[in-house]
Amino acid sequence: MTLEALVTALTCLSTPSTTLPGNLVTNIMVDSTLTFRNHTLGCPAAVLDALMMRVHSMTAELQSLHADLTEVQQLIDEYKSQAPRRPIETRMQLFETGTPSVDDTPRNCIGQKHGLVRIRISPDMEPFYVNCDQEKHDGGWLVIAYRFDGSEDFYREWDTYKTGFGSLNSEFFIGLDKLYRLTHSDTHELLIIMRNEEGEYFANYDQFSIGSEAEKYFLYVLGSYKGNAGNALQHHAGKKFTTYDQDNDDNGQNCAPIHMGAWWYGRTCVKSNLFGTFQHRHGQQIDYYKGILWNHIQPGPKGSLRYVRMLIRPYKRS
Ligand SMILES: [Ca+2]
Repeated sequence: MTLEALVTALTCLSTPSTTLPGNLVTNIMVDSTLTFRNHTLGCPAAVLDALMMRVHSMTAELQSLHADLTEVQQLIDEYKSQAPRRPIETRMQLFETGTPSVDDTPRNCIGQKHGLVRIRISPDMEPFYVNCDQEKHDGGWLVIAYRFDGSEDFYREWDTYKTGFGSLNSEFFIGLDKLYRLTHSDTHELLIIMRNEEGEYFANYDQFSIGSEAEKYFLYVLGSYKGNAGNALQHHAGKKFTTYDQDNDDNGQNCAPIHMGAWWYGRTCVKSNLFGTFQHRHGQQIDYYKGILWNHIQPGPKGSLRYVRMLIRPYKRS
């Protein structure tokens, strides 16, 4: 409908009834299809029909806008409900300005700064933040787990271990999904640094990778050991990951609640239990192999390590 026709129609309809030959209200009829009919007044029927078409058109537009707004509101509600549970790096990305190009995003921690670094494993994957360590054992390490003050509860369910938990600036676990993708993007080595009351120890394996979720993230490869902590992880090679709500170990019971942790438990459960209970959470000496354990240096049944840092980096053959 043209503007001129619309003005004509509005002028016609706004003319006081006393000036019209008859009553406008009674002489403009509305039929079942809401189409005006003009019989005797000065408002041409074609103009009124066009006006009604315009009204129908605007009504349809408003209904469409309303549907759009409803959809937007649903998205906002969904975001609000999910925001607190979003992974660490997703929340951090919200405060990022600009998007680094694919080529500028490193694939790992080698050659990067010490601390938080945004990496992208491959061009078809979303980037995410990791904690890089350039100080331990010649640097280039990506921290996959860190425990030092007991602030984070590691007795968690399967889905939480799958996605990861904690803060990259404090205690955390990177998550089994990311660990799977990282260790399958390249050959990686594993470094574990541990402390108890007596001192600091390390265990280094020159190859390390885990399976996919369909494979229950089993400890797929564990290469040659070197270090001063003892080869306790060897007992767990080839074992599936188990949590208190998903028993994938070969033990007749579920090792996770027995040892208050989650791990690649074996038939006899533990030679190491690095995701066990942090000492101070019990307020007294932990007993019954529920602490953070590593055979040789903290074998249990009492006690717990007080520091664990697990790191990976692409393996460089010398
Ligand atoms: Ca079992």
